Amino acid sequence: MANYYQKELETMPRQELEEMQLQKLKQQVRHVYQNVPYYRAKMEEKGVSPDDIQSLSDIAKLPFLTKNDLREAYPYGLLGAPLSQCVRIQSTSGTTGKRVVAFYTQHDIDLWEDCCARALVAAGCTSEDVVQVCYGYGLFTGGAGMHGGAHRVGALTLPMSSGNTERQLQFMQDLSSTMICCTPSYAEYLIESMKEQGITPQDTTLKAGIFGAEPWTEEMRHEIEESLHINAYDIYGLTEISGPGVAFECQAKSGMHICEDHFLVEVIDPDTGEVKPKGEPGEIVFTCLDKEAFPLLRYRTRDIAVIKYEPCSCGRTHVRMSKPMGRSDDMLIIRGVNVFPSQIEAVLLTEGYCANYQIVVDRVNHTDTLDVYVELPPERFSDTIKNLSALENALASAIRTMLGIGAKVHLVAPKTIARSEGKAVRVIDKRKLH
Ligand code: DLL
Repeated sequence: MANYYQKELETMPRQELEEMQLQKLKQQVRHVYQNVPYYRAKMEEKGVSPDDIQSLSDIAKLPFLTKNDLREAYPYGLLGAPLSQCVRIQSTSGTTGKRVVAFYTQHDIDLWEDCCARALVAAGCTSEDVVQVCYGYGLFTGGAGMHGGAHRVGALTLPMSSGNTERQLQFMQDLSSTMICCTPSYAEYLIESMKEQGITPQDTTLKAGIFGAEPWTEEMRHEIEESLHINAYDIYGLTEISGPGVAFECQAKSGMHICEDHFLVEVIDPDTGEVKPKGEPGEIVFTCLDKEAFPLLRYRTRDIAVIKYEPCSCGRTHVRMSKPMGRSDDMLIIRGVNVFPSQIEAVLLTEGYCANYQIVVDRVNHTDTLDVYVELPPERFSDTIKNLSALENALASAIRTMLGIGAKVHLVAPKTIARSEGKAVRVIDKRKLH
């Protein structure tokens, strides 16, 4: 039996939904044009005005926004509401220089939490449930979003935040958690810790988990479901658009329904920017239809996915997106932190290394590892081991300062890192996630 949080909106007939989207789009474009000079300038440059938006496909006339625009307009340049009406910010984790600060009015928080509540209810949550939220709280949207969603459903909410595994497992048992929200890699870590402590699925009352914020595979889903005796659901979102709940899986577990009454989705060719024919994979682009404070139009997510238009057995009419199959930029997500190889390169350059380097990401015991292999400049090659190890530590600490996460640095002899014949292979991601 399908469960809905906002049945009328979630199962709205397509034609009605599209009429509503068009009406909201027209209003939103006008709102942004009038209130966001940064975007208005981009529209003027493209020669488009709010009157040019007469159908949903007219959206293709509007300019795109990218992470670069967010950086350029940082921090207030894309604000669509006076600061006095904003009640919250959230931000992406640990990516100095690339940090996104998103603003919310109370209306924006409400619609975001509604989306999270939809995801929870789709996974079987009711007011009888005990929801253990172990996404990070604070600037990261994971904790705040799922917490707000669980409140809306009326569930007992355990605001655990991430980490402190012993306490997580103790509360899970003592307070009879029935649902858990965390990253899939943290779920795997919890499973491992349970095994070590001799805690079996029968010792818990968990029935479902909602996992997202990073890529994970069907194999991981099976492993988590088998090990915890639960149903595991995927959830997708990004800070720029609101946070978790932009799309979520229903009990069919076959793609994530996009909350299309709030977010209009397009799929484009990442190289040309052209809209792709229906059903083809491409870069996902979102337009916020009714957000006030951070009303991004045509925001390029860099996530590559496919949209399914077929009706779903759950009765929801909103289209479904596949798990992201990769990114059209080189961003890595390591232990939940967005990392660009260029940031590591920048550290190496400032510290006087430039010859050649390689970044190796792996997943060991369910935790991401980051190893940076750096060739020593020939003049330093004869240094003592003590000196070399001090250099490694200094580099590792500079990388930690830049990224907010630890890395293991290995200094290697000049010319030992394989040269590539084509583009340099700067990153080796050994995690089998796509
Ligand atoms: O990760 C929001 C979130 C929190 C989603 C909790 C789900 C659960 P950001 O830190 O801004 O926001 O990172 C957004 O993470 O563009 C994707 O590349 C990736 N991502 C998010 N969810 C998934 C998922 C949050 N289910 C970036 N599968 C996005 C794969 C995901 N990648």
